[in-house]
Amino acid sequence: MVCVMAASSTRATPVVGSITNWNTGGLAGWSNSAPLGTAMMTLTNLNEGGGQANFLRMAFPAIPMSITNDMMYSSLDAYTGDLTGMGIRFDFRSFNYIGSTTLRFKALDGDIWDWSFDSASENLWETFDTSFLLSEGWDRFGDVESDALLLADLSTITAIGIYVQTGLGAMDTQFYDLDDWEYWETGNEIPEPGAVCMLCGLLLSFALVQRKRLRELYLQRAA
Ligand SMILES: [Ca+2]
Ligand SMILES: [Ca+2]
Repeated sequence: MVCVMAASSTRATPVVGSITNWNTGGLAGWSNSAPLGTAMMTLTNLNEGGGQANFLRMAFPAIPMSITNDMMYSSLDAYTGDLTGMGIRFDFRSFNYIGSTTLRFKALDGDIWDWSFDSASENLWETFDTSFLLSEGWDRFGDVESDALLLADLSTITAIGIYVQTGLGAMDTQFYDLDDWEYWETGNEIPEPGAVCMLCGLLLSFALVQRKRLRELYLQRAA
């Protein structure tokens, strides 16, 4: 199992709307292994050309006789915004082997929360997206869950990232790729002007039709 989390010596508050895209090289403060995985993989910034440009790659050595796991992650200070409306979006690719993959975070009290996601196939970039609500499928590692427990732990996130576990018999080096890591928040959306105009137009036409009908009804009765 490999977990990629972003870890850094300087912890940061997640900035809603900012995207970590690794396009300028380097690991952007991300690390692997501690505090959640076993130091199995190597993290690199890779550019293979094409639309995805640079991304974060974790490579697991071929270990045919045992399950391997690790995590790429970043460390975060508590997020002080409205966590009930917050989520994470990221691009992920299981390059040559599909392991068990979860979005994982660890809280100050040691609790670990997982949101499982699956690559549809090898060598396919996919966008995954979830909010921090229990109904999205968050699983508290080996313990009971509730939205209250989840929200409490969200306020003390110490590490957050991607955890990967590979299966038995992986004879080749296994690669997992991450890009465009973004925190988002609901409730801040401003309707696009076009959408607003369309809505106003619909309401206006509806009102005009109703007015015409009322007038016709009035004239019928008056006749
Ligand atoms: Ca990128
Ligand atoms: Ca807790």
